[in-house]
Amino acid sequence: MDVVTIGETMLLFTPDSIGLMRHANTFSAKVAGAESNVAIGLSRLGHKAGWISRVGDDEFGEKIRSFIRGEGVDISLVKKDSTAPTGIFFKEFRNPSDVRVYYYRKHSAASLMCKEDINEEYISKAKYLHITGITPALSDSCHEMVLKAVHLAKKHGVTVVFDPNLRRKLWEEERARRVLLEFVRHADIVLPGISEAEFLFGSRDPVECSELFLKQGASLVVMKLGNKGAYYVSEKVNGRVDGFKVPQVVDPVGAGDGFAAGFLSGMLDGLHVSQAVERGCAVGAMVVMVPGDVEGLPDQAALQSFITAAKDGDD
Ligand code: KDG
Repeated sequence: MDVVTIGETMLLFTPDSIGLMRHANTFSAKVAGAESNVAIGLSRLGHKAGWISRVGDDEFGEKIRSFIRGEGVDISLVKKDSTAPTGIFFKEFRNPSDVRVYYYRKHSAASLMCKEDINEEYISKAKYLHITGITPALSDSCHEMVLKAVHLAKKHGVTVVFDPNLRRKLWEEERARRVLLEFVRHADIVLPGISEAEFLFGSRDPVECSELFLKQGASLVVMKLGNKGAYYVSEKVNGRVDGFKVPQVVDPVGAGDGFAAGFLSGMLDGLHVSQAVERGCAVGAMVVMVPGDVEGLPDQAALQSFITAAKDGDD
């Protein structure tokens, strides 16, 4: 595998109408989960991605498994758990700039994941292990599992990439800060958003925050700045990449996962860090123009024509 990732994927229900969800009569069902979004993004761009998870032994679990397998992601380590259901969540568009999510995932099958779900050989053969701050928030056993995966990755020289992906609804503030910092310290590459940096370090200055992330031990930090692009810093290089202009943000959820997929794709293709970050920004921009977490994720041809058109437009 080029990239192995671990986390919960849910059935996402989106009202077919805009406004408060109490007025919604019909919903569309989609597949969404930060880590599988990244795996799908990588697979569409031509890389080999594996996703470790659990789903319920139910129809939603089957839909998730077949959808993600259909995207070319390896799901051989996705277990069906007959003791708990597949998690679901809802995405409410109150108005175009107020999008909210509501989880129904407590005690879901994925929250029962534990150390035994991790296979050393599978992790050892990956080039990157991608983890997010969502999975350790799901339960103590999920927290232990992600720690085990990280330790195995380090043992076998697999690069650990950590996206804090702070989800305030999933945990109490102090614990979130403590655990996210724990994973920041274990990571080789950290991909925080500017609000997550502020949550962890109390500053919205990308240069200052990136230095603080580096001090925790990461060798590369890429700070996502929304439509303003991204700032990256390592011991050797640093710089800023502009964001791509989009005519309209239709659905902002999943942009960070698109960024991670694009960035990792660039790293796997041997691009310079600045070009990998640019690829991340481009994929993130493409994701927000389409409703749903994964529907906007491009293949290589669509990505290249988006980048070329954006650059031609700048001339
Ligand atoms: O990054 C997008 C995801 O956050 C979302 O679609 C669902 O994985 C999810 C979560 O836990 O919030």
